[in-house]
Amino acid sequence: MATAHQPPSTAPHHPAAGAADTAAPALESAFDAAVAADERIEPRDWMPDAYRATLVRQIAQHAHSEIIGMQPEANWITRAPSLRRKAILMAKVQDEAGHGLYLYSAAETLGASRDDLLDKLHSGRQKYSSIFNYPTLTWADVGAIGWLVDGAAITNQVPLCRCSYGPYARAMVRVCKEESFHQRQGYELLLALSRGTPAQHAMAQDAVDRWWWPSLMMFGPPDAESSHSEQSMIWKIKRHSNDELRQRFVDICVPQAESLGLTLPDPDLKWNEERGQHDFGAIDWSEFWSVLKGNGPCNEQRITQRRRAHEEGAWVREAAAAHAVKHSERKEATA
Ligand code: BYC
Repeated sequence: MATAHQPPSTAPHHPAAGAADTAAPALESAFDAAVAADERIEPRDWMPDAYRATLVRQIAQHAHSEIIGMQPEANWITRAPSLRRKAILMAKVQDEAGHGLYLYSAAETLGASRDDLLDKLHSGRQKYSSIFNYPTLTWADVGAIGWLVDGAAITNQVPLCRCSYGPYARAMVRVCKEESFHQRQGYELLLALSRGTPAQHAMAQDAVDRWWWPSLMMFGPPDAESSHSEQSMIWKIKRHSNDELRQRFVDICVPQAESLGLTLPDPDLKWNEERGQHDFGAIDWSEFWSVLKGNGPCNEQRITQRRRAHEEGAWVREAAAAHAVKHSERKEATA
């Protein structure tokens, strides 16, 4: 909610980096108090430069993940095994585009420019989620992505509905509702395969074997190596640490895998009575960091395809801009 921590009317509403930290300590105290009281920070409120920069970084990465994440699944739209499956998959992929749009809009409320963010994605200066650098080799991968990748996304994003920054938190409410439909469609798809022919069952198991570990990596590095978590939790951008959410996800998935009749590819996975949680095996963090450096199986393909889509969409952006000019001229003429 916009309250006492709003800037005086002479202050810039979207101060460029560097401008805001000269603000009087009173503004900083009002910001800290608002965060402590679980109030929402809104676009026109004063906020520290570093808070703004952290949000732009995270929201931009999130937006980029949504639009890059369309690629692995779109790969199967033309080969979906039935009209029903095709319609579901098309709806899901379109939802991801919508999520990208909400998130780019949320980043714009912080003063970021969409063109600049896309430029940073295309030139490798901003990241997208590691998970989308893995290939979708079979139809069962569509199910594994829905169950595991969207499942991990919900686990991570439900707490973001309580993020201290209003526009991001509100965008997450709708995103989470849609992600939960995505997760259910993946689960239902895998269940059908698991209960199908031996070949279909084997295809489902193979997909889960390949997507399990990369899904655990989605939550980010272990807490001890997470450079942003501590400050983001103080600011209530993040509400839980990477390891906490990863553990929550593992505990949710184990009974679901049993119901699916599929196994999770981790011999060390077992219930720990004392902790009331599952123990699980060591994650290969060297793979995670290597994917982040651009060496995953599909990094190059994903970014090449994204750049091409952007170039091919230039005429649409030009047409939309020309239409907007025409529209505003007409409005002025009739005013
Ligand atoms: N992949 O300090 P840390 C979806 C980076 S889309 C790549 O813990 P933070 C879907 C991190 O950026 C799901 N990079 O960072 C779409 C940082 O590097 P920089 C996307 C990662 O931000 C289509 C460094 O590692 N979800 O669900 O505190 C179809 C240190 O990490 C990753 C979101 O974006 C990663 N997995 O915490 C289907 C959720 N993890 O920036 C599904 C919003 C870490 O210093 N984001 N890094 O160069 C978040 O919640 C947080 O940003 C993270 C990381 C938990 C991901």
